[in-house]
Amino acid sequence: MNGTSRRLARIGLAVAGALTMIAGSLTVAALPAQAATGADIANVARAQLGKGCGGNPWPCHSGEWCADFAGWVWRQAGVDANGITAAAASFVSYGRARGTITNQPHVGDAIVYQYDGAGWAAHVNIVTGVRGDGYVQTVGGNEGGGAGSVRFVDWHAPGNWNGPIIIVRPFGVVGGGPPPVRVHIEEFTGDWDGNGTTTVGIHRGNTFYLRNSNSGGVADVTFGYGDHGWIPIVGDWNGTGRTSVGVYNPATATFYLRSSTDPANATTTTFVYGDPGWIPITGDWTGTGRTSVGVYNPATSMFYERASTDPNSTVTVDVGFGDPSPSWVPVTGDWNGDGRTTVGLYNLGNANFYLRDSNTSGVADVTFGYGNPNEAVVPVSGHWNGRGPSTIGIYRPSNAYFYLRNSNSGGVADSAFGYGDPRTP
Ligand SMILES: [Ca+2]
Ligand SMILES: [Ca+2]
Repeated sequence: MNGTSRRLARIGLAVAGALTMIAGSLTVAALPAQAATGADIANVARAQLGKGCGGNPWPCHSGEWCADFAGWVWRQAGVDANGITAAAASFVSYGRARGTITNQPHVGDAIVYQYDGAGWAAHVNIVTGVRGDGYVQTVGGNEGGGAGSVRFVDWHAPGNWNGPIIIVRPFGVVGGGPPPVRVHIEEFTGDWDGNGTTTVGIHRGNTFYLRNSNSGGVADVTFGYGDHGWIPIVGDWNGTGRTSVGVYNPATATFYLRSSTDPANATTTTFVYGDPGWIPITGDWTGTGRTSVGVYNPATSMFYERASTDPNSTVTVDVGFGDPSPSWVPVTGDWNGDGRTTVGLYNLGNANFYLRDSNTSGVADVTFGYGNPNEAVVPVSGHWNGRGPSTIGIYRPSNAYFYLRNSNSGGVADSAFGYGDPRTP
């Protein structure tokens, strides 16, 4: 995907939604209320057994309609089959683009036969049964010779009928595609000593471990705060020039802001904001010199920024940005160096950062790839070399490494070091 299409991700989402509604009203009698299952797909396919090419609801290219039928079955069952065409090989392209090619057949999968590696395949049909030994039942269009019909083939090895095969799973189907990547946030960065340089920290269990340099080693400051499963947050809540911490209990949507990182001397400000399951964000949204908080709703991709950390404050700014997905993780920063923190997102699925320079709804001003697609990492931001625009980094829980970058662009890490112990993402 090029930069322009990434920038249009949100617009594309809205248009796709509108098209889906139109298609539903014209051709689909009853879209399933919930996500399709493999059984839904098999049932749609079986209901067409014995029918020929013409006079049926699927498109029909006479003599070459197996892909017309298989694509129609997926769509009729509620699968987003965008990219599937009248060509059997289009299922291979679809599977490659969405990461759904598999070696193990499942009910609802498509089997592509005799793919030539260059955009042509002989046939495609739908798996309607899978036995423990791997044999499958299939229903396909344009089978049986002559003009062809929708036919059922009883148990057969998927690979010994018409030669080599490629199995493609429908994306987004219950039990039918890879689950979205998720990560639990336990790492963060801040200027704990107020020298202008942002450094790292981690929260494990109920304990904060802060380090004053971006290098491996032991914690410079350690104290207990929060609880297991609570999300650590950071900010200069009172304008001292030093970053302090807080925690967000996602079960109760409650913020706990700690006045300082002094292990022996701190007070707490508490308030409820957001809804259970939302993700806390922090930033100096208006350039006051104090950090406030906000929340991100991953179900709607909406940011809600709170004007202040006064528990009685009710002023907020709402920002729609990005796509609703559990794989998109919010990350905020002063990307243009004007003293105001704005929104950003990291998509774990494609390893792209999407940064926006204003707290208004819209598309990304800066988009770039950093890290590996489909890997559970925690995005961070900070001033690794002192004042100036915030730049990004990621923490990889599997090896407990921070990878910090000195510019908001793709490339190799400018600084990489281990801190803490590896954990389950
Ligand atoms: Ca510092
Ligand atoms: Ca800014």
